[in-house]
Amino acid sequence: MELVAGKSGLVFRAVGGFFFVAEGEERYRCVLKGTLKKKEEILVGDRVVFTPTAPSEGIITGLEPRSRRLIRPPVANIDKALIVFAVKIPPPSLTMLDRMLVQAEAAGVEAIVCLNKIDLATGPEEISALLEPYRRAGYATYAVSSKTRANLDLLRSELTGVITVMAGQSGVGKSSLLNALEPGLSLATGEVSERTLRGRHTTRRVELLPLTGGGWVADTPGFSALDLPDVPPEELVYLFPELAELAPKCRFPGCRHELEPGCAVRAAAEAGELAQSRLASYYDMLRELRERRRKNKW
Ligand SMILES: Nc1nc2c(ncn2[C@@H]2O[C@H](COP(=O)(O)OP(=O)(O)OP(=O)(O)O)[C@@H](O)[C@H]2O)c(=O)[nH]1
Ligand SMILES: [Mg+2]
Ligand SMILES: [Zn+2]
Repeated sequence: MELVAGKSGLVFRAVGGFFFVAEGEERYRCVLKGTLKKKEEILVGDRVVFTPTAPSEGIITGLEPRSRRLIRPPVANIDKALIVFAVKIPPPSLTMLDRMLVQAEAAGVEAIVCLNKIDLATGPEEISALLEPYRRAGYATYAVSSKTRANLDLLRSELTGVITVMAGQSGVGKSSLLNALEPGLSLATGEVSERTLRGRHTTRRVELLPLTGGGWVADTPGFSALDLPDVPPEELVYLFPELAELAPKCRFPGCRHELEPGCAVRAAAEAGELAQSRLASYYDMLRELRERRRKNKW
């Protein structure tokens, strides 16, 4: 058995063959031990064992067991996903939001829904209408503005002490939110194009940024809204918490909540207890997963 006499730290950045490791308040620029290079892929978010070789430098000799990993963005051991969307600019796409939530669910990461730019809202009704479907689904929801700092303290306490990955369309204000929470970070932010109302993907690299008071946040380009997890169509319902809760009440055990009689999910949608937009997203993804299965058979 190999005796590991090293320190344990968190990889918060990986650039050009170097892994930047945090241990308490110390920071080390590390390289990988040769024998590890072939065996392991080290990701941002991994906890590693390393030996300091010089002040602020070290060599990584081992990888600690990983609890979770996301493929896109490639990060490990994430506790929460902060899914950000915005009032008006860019116009909220609930389809995209729902796809990101499904990816977080599939990865076993707790999803938090955050509506930014509430300073642009016409009134409180606009804000609650956007957040209501997600509150009902059981997600923690936040209505914030990085511009006016509204509710940023609430959001901060959600992020303290855990590792969070941010996701959301370009231009919703992910980097701006982080700058507002941690003014020392000075992250680049981008203008949303007035012509297309789209952001410009200002943030490209995955990196964990430290929060005062504990915890780390990855400002990343976010989950791609194009990706769907590799789940069989019949398991999709488990990635929609509010549908999964209703499904056992359907008359037929294999109910897909389409045209089957006695469907509790459709009944709830008709009674206004379940957001139509969420059900529509479920149907869209169901169709796509069936299509994928059909193609893979050939
Ligand atoms: N009115 C208003 N504008 C905001 C707010 N937060 C951010 N913005 C603006 O939205 C634009 C985009 O912000 P970013 O922080 O770059 O957005 P991002 O989500 O990081 O975008 P990518 O890095 O491209 O994914 C900038 O012009 C910000 O000034 C807000 O709360 N209110
Ligand atoms: Mg950004
Ligand atoms: Zn049903």
